[in-house]
Amino acid sequence: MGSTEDLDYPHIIVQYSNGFLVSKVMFTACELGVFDLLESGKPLSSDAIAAHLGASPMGMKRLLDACVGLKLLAVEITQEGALYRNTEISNVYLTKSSPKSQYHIMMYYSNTVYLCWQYLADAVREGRNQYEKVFGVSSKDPFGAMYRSDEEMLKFIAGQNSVWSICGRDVLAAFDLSPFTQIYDLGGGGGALAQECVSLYPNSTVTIYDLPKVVQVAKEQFVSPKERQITFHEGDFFNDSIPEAELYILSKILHDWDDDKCKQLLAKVYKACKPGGGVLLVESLLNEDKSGPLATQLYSMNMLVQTEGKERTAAEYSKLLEAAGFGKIQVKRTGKLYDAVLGRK
Ligand code: ASE
Repeated sequence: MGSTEDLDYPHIIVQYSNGFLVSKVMFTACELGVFDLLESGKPLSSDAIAAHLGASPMGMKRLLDACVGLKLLAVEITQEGALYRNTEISNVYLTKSSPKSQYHIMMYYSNTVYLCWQYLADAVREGRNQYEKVFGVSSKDPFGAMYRSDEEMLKFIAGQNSVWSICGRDVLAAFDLSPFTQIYDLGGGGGALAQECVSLYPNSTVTIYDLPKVVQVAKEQFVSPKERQITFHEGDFFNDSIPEAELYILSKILHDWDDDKCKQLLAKVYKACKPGGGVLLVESLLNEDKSGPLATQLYSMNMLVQTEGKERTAAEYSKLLEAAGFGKIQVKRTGKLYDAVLGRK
């Protein structure tokens, strides 16, 4: 009794320890362009891939074999030697040009999020984000820090956009939003969710409300001017006014902020909202006892290192909505990464 000898060899501990090595192999193959090169379907040798991508033959061979271990590549032994090709999963999710590409969020994880997690222990000790240590910028204003350069802002916007290509439809279809035709997406960024929204609800118009420099990038690089159902509004939703509308979408906004800021923002949204209108929260919901889902627990750790916020339970979001005056609150778990909570005025 009390001995550890009965425990199975702790595969789970090894697997968890290797987790960050796994991520970094996938990120690196993305970053170097391996999956894009193999997208055409023609299998290539390691030396050919290395030559195309300007990498060392020895380093590339090891990276490719690790990707085979992860089932992100398949290998076939021929007379000319080993030939590598993409698997279905890497073709769909890891190539830059696929409609469901997660390339940009991978690059954000690999080059920004990854650096913040270096200081996770400090973040836990201090209870705040680690921008000062990591990037030498003030941690007081998380979005000032996250948008510390145009390049960083672009990486974040592109990264967030890629998530909606796989989860957007589910969160917008969780409730019948067709009665709402005049919609504001507060902090709508690059507009991928707005685009899903107008395609799912052809009678709606969606206004992307975001900081002026974000709106500028969204107009220039993400939303086509031909997209007649999407318009823009430049502003800071904490300091500037919020125009009247029937529905406000706050997608991954409240998780960036503490309860006080959430209440401030929701009160402002309630005031602006037309009677009979509503607010749709799109967030990854924790179980009521916070026992999971694991992905959401991990995202909450990420909110600690990167923002002022946290992931919350459905009851916590409902309380915030009620405090602002919203009622008839409905919660829909999608079974995917992001869920939906609807409140009505
Ligand atoms: C935010 C979302 C994210 C703020 C910072 C962020 C994401 C990464 N960094 O609103 C996307 C969600 N992923 C994780 C790991 O939280």
